[in-house]
Amino acid sequence: MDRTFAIIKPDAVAAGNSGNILALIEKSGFKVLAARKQHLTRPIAEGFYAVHKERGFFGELIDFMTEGPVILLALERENAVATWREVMGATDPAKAAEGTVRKLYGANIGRNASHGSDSDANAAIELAWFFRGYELL
Ligand code: FUP
Repeated sequence: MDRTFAIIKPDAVAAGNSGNILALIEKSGFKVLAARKQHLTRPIAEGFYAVHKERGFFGELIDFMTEGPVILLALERENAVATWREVMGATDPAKAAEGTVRKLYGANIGRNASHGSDSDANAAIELAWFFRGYELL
């Protein structure tokens, strides 16, 4: 079994779409190992997205990710990283396939409803940023 890390972003939580997204996650065969609603502070969001800190969109990304609560998720299934990225769809909702989270609930490339780790190594780093080992038993 593999794990990935997911976020239901502030836009989707505020719009009342977290239940639908969780349903899609479970329908896609994931077990939710841990879930927590949290309003991210700037230092927590900046640390999480540190790889993007030189990018032009960094400030906007941090403003968005801290504008309201998110839902942090530890997900488990076979091939978890690739499967969750497939269920989320392309980063830009306009390019995302029908039925994907970002197509259904994202507005644009910045406000795109969900996050998913892009590799097993990053999944482990991101899970450790938000969850303690005993929360993922
Ligand atoms: P993804 O792995 O699909 O989440 O995409 P990236 O790691 O490339 O980007 C991370 C986040 O940065 C996106 F979810 C939204 C934001 N972003 C922008 O706001 N503008 C861009 O041009 C690219 C990414």
